[in-house]
Amino acid sequence: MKLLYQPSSPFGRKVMVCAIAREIDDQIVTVLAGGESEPVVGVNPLGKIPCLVANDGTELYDSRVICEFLDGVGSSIPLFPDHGLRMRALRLQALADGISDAAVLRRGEQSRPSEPARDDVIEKQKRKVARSLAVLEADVPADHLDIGTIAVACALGYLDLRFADEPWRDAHPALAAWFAKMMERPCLARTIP
Ligand SMILES: N[C@@H](CCC(=O)N[C@@H](CS)C(=O)NCC(=O)O)C(=O)O
Repeated sequence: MKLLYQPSSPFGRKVMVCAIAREIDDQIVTVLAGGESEPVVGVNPLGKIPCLVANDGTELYDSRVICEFLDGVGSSIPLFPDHGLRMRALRLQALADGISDAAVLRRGEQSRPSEPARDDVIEKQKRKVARSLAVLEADVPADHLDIGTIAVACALGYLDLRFADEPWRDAHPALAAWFAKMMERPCLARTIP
């Protein structure tokens, strides 16, 4: 399998964390590629990473789709739980991916000259992240590894990477403790961007 991605992308990292956790990372060849690069748009018309080309040539994109595909490869414990716990894990993934989306968008906007419309977009993304962190602090995820908890860890890791000057831990001590424990897991420790 070939994975087009960037290790700094929270979505690309999520895919690699899933692959390592399921012990199938040795089946993946990683190719560093930017969002709008020719190999990426050849697979994903949206021009976004990560993209995966499976061994039978199937082209997949969006980390959610890729992670679910990888859950069917190999035989380790699934990261997408069945039945009752499934919706909780998927909702947590949606919340975490939303944090990552907002943070990625904000970073893109901040890299351009300030103007009122752009500042509004940045403030809106900040509010999305702030509300989401408050929800996670009030209802800290479980300690186990599933697609939801992996996505949250990747989103928090991205905040640390790109917004290190805006520490979130002091205002979210329970979430910070959870994150520190999660980061001891090899799949997360090995993928720190
Ligand atoms: N929902 C997508 C989001 C992917 C995404 O936003 N990727 C970013 C990098 S972190 C990207 O490729 N951006 C390039 C662009 O939008 O042009 C997923 O889960 O894979």
